[in-house]
Amino acid sequence: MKENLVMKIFKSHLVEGTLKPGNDIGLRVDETLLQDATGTMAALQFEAIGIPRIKVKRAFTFVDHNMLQTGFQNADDHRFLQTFSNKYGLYFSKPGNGICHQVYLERFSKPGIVLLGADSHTPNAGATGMIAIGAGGLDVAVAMAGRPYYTKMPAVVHVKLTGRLKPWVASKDIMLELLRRLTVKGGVGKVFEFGGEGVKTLSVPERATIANLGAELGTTTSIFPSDQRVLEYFKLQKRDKDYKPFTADPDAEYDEVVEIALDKLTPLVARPSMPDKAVPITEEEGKDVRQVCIGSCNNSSYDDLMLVGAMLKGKKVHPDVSLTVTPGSKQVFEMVAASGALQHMIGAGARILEAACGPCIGMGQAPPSGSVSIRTMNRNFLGRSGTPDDRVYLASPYVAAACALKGRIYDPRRLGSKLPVIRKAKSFIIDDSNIIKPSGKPGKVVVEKGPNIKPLPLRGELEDAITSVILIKVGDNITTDHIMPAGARVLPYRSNIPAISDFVFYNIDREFPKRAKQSGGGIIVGGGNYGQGSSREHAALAPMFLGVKAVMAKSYARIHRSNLINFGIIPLIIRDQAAFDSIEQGDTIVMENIREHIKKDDRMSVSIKNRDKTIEVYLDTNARERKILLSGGLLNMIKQEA
Ligand code: MIC
Ligand code: SF4
Repeated sequence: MKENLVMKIFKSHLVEGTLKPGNDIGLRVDETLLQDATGTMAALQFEAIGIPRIKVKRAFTFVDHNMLQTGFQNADDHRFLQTFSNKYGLYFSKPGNGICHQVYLERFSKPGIVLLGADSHTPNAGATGMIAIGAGGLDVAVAMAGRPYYTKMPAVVHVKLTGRLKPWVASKDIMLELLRRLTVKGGVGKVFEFGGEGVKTLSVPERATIANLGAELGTTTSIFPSDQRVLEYFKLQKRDKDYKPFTADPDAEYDEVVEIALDKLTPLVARPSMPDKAVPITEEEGKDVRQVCIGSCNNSSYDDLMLVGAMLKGKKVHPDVSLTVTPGSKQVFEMVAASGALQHMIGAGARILEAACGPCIGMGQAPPSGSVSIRTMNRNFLGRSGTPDDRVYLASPYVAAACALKGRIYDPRRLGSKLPVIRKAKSFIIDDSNIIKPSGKPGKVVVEKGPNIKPLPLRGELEDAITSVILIKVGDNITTDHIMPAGARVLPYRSNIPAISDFVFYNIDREFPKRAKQSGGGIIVGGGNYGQGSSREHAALAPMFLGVKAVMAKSYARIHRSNLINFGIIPLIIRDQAAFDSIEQGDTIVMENIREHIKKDDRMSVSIKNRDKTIEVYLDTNARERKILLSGGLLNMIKQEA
């Protein structure tokens, strides 16, 4: 059989199951990635597993999210992660070295390997022909301990690109177009493998923007072939030795095909407040813009910032606009400085931020109330910027720079046929001194934990009967940002579950934590694609801490569903719309013989006590998931097995 690229890598890493779409499989993991906001929990979980050293080929910890040090908390977390990495065998990328996905792409990515990362944009590395999957921190901790990663075999979609992008149209627009067509649920249970003649026209950074945004479609991951363009990139990084050609067989078979004619695309923007609300920019032109933020792991490469520098050269940012620029890595920062592009940005009036996630995760730069902020990022969920009534648009660097100059939403094609001139780099500045190798004498290293790092909460055994109240009922596409917000105020509590649990559903219902505590826990009811977006397991862990026993939703996003199971929260499915409509916040749900139902994975009739009626819910779990639920969570299961 003619094999696609995904099949080739999955086949060489398969340790359990068969590679049919929808089947449960276990994959050998070569490398793992942690970042500081998900990493502290993953580190505590790895410690709880109790092995002396990581068992993957290479593991990495990056500090890039929790960068504002307004108190001791974030600095303590950084020190914890550095000493943890040193002891257990992980490379540690210091604060200031850059965003995990950008640095990993530059310095470590390798065709043909499998990376598991505690961050939903881990697929960014798929730009160099590897399988890079985002997961919850506990799944990554378990992989670090040498165990396989379990997931469902995704269907492989061939995204066939033809032609070449027109001037002022960027690789970002390819994904905004896919999001427009397929929505934020469109990639669930799928891997997008990019191919076709058009792929050759795209550089590695352009491909990374695409693979990164695949997360917004809900895909398991996205991948590009490892071809001449990858070799070109590795040469610039002085890593030619890491290159190997790796492509699908000619006439490879796929489960689905999607075609995009690159020359037909025009600049798009995603309207507030969902990445799939993409429309041609012409529909939004003229609206006043108060802020422009260029950066995030989606568009902060050397090429992106050189383009912005060229567009701003000799010009001034509009008086009503605050423009921020966040380089993706120390390498990018140094290179744009050396090239002069940084000076063009500063001269134009840009505010230059450190190489980190920054505004993307609400670590500063909240826009003014109700105003339009144009961002080259991947997520525009309501309130993520830090301003509750924000109006964040997602757009390419071309669009962002044009809007910054004009003070309104402005189609960059109006800037004329003269494209910005960008000096291509002949080689990149290579300096890995901010990446600290693990200690050769781990026995001597003491892991330092500050007072904000609280012990890991564990769930007790799964009960056999639950009588619980519905604490909240929400609609479709609820993100983990809605469930557990991030931002400068909340992120410092990522290693303190009792403190962070006070912010569960903060932007939807401020009374939720209080209500949960008063009722001694309860149940959450969600719509379709519940828990999409960020991989943060705090969106499961904090509700668990508040006593949430089950979620009843129409369907789940992949990572959040696994996180719920990992922490012993039962992800029940409501298939019938009438049943969904018939339940409300405040209803009392009675579930009986739960353990028996889970063992059999069958339909469960739950009664709604106050309404004197029953509804049917479903489990749809595999044997391993049932075992985890029955053990009261994955860590409990691992301890029992040991
Ligand atoms: C995000 O982009 O939402 C984050 C912050 O990087 C998250 C991880 C986190 O919440 O720490 C993600 O994408 O998984
Ligand atoms: Fe950081 Fe934003 Fe990328 Fe998440 S999406 S890793 S917050 S830059």
